[in-house]
Amino acid sequence: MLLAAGRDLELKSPPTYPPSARGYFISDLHLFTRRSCAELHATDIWAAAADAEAFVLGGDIFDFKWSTHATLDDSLDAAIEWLRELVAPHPQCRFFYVLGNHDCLPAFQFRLDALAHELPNLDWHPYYVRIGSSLFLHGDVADGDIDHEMLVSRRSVIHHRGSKHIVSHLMYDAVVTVRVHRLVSIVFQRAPRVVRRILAYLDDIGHNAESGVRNVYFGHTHAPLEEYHCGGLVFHNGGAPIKGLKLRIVKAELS
Ligand SMILES: [Mn+2]
Repeated sequence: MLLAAGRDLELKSPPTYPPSARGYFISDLHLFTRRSCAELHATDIWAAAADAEAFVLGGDIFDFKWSTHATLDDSLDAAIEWLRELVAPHPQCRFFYVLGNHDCLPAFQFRLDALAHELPNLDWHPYYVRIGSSLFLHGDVADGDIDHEMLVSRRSVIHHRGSKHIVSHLMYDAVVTVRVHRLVSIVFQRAPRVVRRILAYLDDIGHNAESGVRNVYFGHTHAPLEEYHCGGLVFHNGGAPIKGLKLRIVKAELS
């Protein structure tokens, strides 16, 4: 996991944008899983990409843990192809891929890095990206009181453990079908606690209100959040396109 741990230092700085620039943020498509309805949003995502000057993909876009592809290589190939089809036809837009906890595996980082070298308008970031006064992150730091060092350590033990057995997929489907998933999102991902944890993380990495951050865009909880004010910052979460839940393509400030 040295790649992600040391990667921050080598990253290209995002460009600066004028206030009129159009940006978008999505996360948690969980593509390749049985529960994802992301394909229903494909047209809207492509339309946003055609309109945007910057587009942040905020992690768990692909779900390698619950992928229905037969092998990890098949999932990786499909992920790279999906990204190439989104990024290549929109050279006016810069894409920033921020890893989540379901797509942070080293094998994907290597493939993403190669794609970012191939496509000049694609950058990737293991933990977060700051563009102007906006901070974009996946949001798995909200799982507990997690500082950056703990996040690096948690992420480093996430490896591909083989595709899930069909029985696991069916059990997950059953859970999703009875909407337990939505209940879990609502009950256990209440905004104040999630936002408080993210605020503490932003203090830890030095991208807080004092540093000039105004808007924070995150995912992971699958619980939509629209302009939630806390600690001098405004928080945004676009939800997830999973059965019983909703995805919103979030407009993002870039300056
Ligand atoms: Mn996640």
